Amino acid sequence: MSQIILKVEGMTCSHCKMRVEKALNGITGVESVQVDLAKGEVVVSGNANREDLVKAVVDAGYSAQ
Ligand SMILES: [Cu+2]
Repeated sequence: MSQIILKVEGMTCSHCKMRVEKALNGITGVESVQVDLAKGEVVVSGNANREDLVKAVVDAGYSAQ
């Protein structure tokens, strides 16, 4: 199991946080998702593919790198 850290832009409230968490939890290989709203940082544990995670965040309406 590994951790992937994503920088996510556009999250402003707990609703955004929930959207991003929900989007990432739906990805194959994701074990847990921790969103730090203040830092704009998301830590994903598991063995998911980084590109899949970025795509899920973008599809949810935010930008990720
Ligand atoms: Cu929001």
